Amino acid sequence: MHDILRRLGLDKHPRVIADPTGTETPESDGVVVSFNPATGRPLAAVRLDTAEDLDRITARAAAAFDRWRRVPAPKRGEVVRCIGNAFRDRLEDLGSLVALEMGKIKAEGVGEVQETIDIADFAVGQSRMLYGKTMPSERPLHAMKEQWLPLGPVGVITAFNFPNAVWGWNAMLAAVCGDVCVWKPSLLTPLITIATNDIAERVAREMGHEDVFQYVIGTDAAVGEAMIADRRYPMISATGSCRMGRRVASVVGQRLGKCLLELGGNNAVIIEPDADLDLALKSTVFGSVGTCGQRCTTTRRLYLHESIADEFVARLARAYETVRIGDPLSEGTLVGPLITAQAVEAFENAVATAQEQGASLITGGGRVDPSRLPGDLSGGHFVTPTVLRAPANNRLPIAMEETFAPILYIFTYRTLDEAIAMHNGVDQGLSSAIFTGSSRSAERFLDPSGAGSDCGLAYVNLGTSGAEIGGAFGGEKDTGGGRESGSDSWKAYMRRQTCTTNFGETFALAQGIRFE
Ligand code: UN1
Repeated sequence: MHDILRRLGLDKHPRVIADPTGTETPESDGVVVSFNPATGRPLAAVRLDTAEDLDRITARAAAAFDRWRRVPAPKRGEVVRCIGNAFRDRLEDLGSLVALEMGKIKAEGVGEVQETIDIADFAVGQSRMLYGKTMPSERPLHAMKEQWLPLGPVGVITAFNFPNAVWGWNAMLAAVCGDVCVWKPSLLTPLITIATNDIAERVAREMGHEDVFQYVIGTDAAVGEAMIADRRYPMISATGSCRMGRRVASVVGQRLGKCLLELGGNNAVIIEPDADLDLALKSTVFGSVGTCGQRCTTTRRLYLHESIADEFVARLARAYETVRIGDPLSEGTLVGPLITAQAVEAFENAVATAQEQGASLITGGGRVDPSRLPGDLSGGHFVTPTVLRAPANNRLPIAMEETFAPILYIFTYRTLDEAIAMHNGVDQGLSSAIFTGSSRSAERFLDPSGAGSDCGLAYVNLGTSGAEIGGAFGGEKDTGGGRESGSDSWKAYMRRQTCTTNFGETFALAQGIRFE
């Protein structure tokens, strides 16, 4: 078993089967095999939960919620503070595990766990600031206020690409709000789930609070569907594809539950002729090749002003060719593998389709032969980061879709209005960016009328990925409309109650209605 797994105690974990006898099917006989995407070889297997297991877990969550909500919020914050510190102690190991099981480079794996630590710190402060408002009553001797109350067990569904932090954003805030979490992770990253959740659960348990953090590892058919249909979860927070989000929204909507959806992105950068092109280049390369193009915030489309387009494309191609691809755990690697062989196929299909639709291949476009990479990465899912230039009429239907791979489509424009229209002309609305030296162009992009970027995240002179936790994170249109992480996203994990008290002795109706 890999050292990193051992360091995190996964070799002795009752759910983990240390040496899976190499079946290539990801789910069979009640287990899921976790593969290292850099080698294609199994890391370990994990016993799957069934619908009955989920039912038992949900019952425990409901009981835990009834206890946890009575713990004063700042005391809940104290538990979250200790959890954040426990993650601090395991930052290096957990970050390495993210790199090992998910395939992002170690610096990004560690950065991801840092996001969980940051949101834990944020949540500690928030635990003393679950503010409601008071408002003047229109009636004499009446008082009005609103208060925020715990909501219940929250079902947290996460994707493979941020296998630690997205849970962190949800779980740390939900916990200070008085909710308990049941986490249903991607079956591609069960080991990170177990390691992460165990750290939080152990800290909370040792402080006297059992079952605040639980997980269920199972298929969508067996446990995902049952979870979203279960009324014991007043809220489902789901991160993943638009297809998955539609299913969650329809099932949860049917029972009039709440959803927090963070779905696909198709993020673009506009580069104006007056931009600092060195800055734009570095940001665009990180945004498009970072995490091997597997962030929901990855830069997928680039709109270049016609006067700088050719020069910028040439510089971009040179930069792409120097990006070191390889083992995510090796120093100096900038791009690791895609998550699975299917992801490589989706990448190849998108590249082929783009070319059929008239795009020209600027750089990349294929698999990397792992035998040419240092180390034994023979079964790894490596591809070359790819730039494709749309035909002169800018018509490229494939660019309207999110392919979870490092593919950047380039378009050219004449006026900023035209660029913004093309920028907004996709179904998704997560992240967006403009590079410009002019405050007029920047403000046009951020137009408070809403006529600028239509995304939930809009950046000026920085790339589309790499959000800080302090802001609300999420997007519009098919991205689902949810907001996680900072600002007032905590409100999604609570229910609002408007409270009115008559402290006088007279019967008074609002709107001046007399009823005597
Ligand atoms: C995701 O890809 O689901 O802004 C989240 C970013 C990260 C979060 C990405 N902080 O790129």
